[in-house]
Amino acid sequence: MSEPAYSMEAVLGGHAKRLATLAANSNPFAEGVAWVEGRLYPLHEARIPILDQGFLRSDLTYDVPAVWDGRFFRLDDHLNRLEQSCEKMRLRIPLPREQIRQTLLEMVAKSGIRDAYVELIMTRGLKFVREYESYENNLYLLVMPYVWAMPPEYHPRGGHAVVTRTVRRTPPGAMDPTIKNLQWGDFVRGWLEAMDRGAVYALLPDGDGNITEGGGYNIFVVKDGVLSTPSRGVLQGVTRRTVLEICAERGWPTVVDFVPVDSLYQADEIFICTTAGGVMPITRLDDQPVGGGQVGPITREVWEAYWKAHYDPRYSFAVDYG
Ligand code: PDG
Repeated sequence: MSEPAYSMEAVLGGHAKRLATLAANSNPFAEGVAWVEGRLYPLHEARIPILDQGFLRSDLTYDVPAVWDGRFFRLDDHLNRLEQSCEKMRLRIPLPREQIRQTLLEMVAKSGIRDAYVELIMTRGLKFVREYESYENNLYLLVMPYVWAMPPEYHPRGGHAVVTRTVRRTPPGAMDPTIKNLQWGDFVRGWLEAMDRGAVYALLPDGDGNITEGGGYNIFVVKDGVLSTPSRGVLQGVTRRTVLEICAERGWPTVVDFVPVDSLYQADEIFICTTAGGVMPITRLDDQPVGGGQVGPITREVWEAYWKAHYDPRYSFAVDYG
């Protein structure tokens, strides 16, 4: 049974309190800080060089870890994924890993932000891909207040999603989705369709009858106590992995395989998950209630366990704010 300390009310209440404290913090990095070309800037003053191929061609990869209540969550898992993405894109990270870690810790500490969204972006740099062997790639680091793909006030009742009809997920043969990338045209068009249909969240099919993911989140479907999530056509999310581990600890069966779009309409519960928002219940799909139309018991227990894990030393460590 979940402990009350990690109920939605307690977790979101703690976050709101920390935000209020941050709002009273007048240091120039309290709204965010960026590391660009070796220098720190207040987030809203940071600029990138216009010729950066990351901007011109989306020739980049990136990753997003988070800090929760002053503790970095699964930082090394995110750095591992970033390194793998860089290898696949033949991007060379210009700093040793330890220096990146130290810089991130310094940025978080200087900002004073307790719940942070942290982004590492590796771009091709100023020269086109053909010159990749002789040219230096650019690293950008950002720290800002925690970003919610679903605003916290929606978590208790859940969000409204659609399975998109006008757009499918870019197929893995075009852009490998396990390389975290910002070629978000499919997701953006999915959101436009979702808005047109009175929803917020777009769940993209693969064009072959299976669901994949959405703009910044993986998908879980719950039926008769079994949790299923797509194996293919998706980013291998760190949150998805945490959810799978939470299920394994409880002995709950999980399936990582093709997930037919049809199965979403038979689901007892659906949730989406990301580092930018955690576990986010979906209670309406294509304007019909999912299950009973309320946040289901499995989603709620995973939600609570996910935030509880942020205090587990196997997953997280405290930032020294000095
Ligand atoms: N799928 C995609 C396409 C993603 O971009 C993300 C995370 C995920 C799945 C979930 O992965 P993880 O659990 O490791 O976070 N993208 C974050 C959140 C985006 C947002 O704002 O919703 C990001 O790009 O910042």
